[in-house]
Amino acid sequence: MALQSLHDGPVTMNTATPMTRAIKVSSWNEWDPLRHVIVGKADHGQIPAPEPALNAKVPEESDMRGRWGRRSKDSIARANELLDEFSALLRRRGIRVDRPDPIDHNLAIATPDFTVANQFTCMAPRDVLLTIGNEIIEATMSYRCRWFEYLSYRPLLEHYFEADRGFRHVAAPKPRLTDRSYRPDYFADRIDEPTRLEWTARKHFVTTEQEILFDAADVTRFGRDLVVQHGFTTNAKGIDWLRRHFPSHRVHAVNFPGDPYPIHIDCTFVPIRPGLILNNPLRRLPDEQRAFFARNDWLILEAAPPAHNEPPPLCYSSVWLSMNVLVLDPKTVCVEASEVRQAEQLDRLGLEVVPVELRDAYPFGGGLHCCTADVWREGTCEDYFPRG
Ligand code: ABU
Repeated sequence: MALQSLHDGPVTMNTATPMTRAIKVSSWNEWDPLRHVIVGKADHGQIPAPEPALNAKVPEESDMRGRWGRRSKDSIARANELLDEFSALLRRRGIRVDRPDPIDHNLAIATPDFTVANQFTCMAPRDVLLTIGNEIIEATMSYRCRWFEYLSYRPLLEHYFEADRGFRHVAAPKPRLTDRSYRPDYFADRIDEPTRLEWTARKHFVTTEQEILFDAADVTRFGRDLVVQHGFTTNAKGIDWLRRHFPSHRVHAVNFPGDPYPIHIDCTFVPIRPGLILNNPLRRLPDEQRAFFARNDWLILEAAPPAHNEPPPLCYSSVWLSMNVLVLDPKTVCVEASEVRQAEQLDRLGLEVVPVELRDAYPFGGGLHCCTADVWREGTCEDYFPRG
């Protein structure tokens, strides 16, 4: 039996969750006007204990190597202050914001197949929840420490199920995450960068094809087209599951040689509005995968360089959280306040840039896109790639 279930008390609805207003779950892309969103929380934030997929992602030079356990009270309070302020900013713009009910991520968990000494956080709902049309899918996840993360969002999803008769609540098949789901050569203490780059270029990722695996943040939504990163957190079987689950969509598997730690597409390939995508210049979409966008007149621009040379302390994400922006509508985008180069680039492209301070919350799971999950964006499912 999983230890987590022994500790689960009765679920209470977050007081920030409005219970009475009508709910509509619907979102088809990353840019239509945002009306309702979930913003994560940093409560009980952890540095996860070592485990295969996580070891593969934590950079060799990171201050997180060899450390795990509870994050400091001060850092949790500061991250929550920033997440609360971001929520208030969105609300002032007329966007409805819901917040999760954090489980105790400090608890060890055990399933019949694995144990881990602690968990993660619920700062990054984008990693777990994939909204496509009127459906929210709880992703399988690929880190053991994130196996139970969906529980923090269950009260919200249960509420949406009650309030919106059109809402489809789906849980993708829970993976077993035995050692067979990970490649043993990635278990090494240190792997040099040339080796990592050679491995990722030939799609030799830490996750195997033992079972269906995907994180929701590996999917970026373009109406009828879903672009999915094949990497550490999503395998080919995960992409196949999405393809079978959405038979009316075109599901495109992409990969980005040049990324030694390929997890989550939202620091790599970021659509801003119809016809415009930012691509991380160090993680260039290969030419053969660009052709599809070019023949449909989509411009792929190199993202501006990050303002920082290093991520903040105890952060497992890269400096490219600079391009982890949240688009509020095709003319308005939230950019982390210190990421001045990214802000300038988007300003030059004609967008209203809304600066949002979040850097001190990055260590808890990521940036402005990571810490949100769409519930409702206006608009319908459109074909933005009529030339196939
Ligand atoms: N969750 C996004 C992390 C991607 C990156 O570290 O670049």
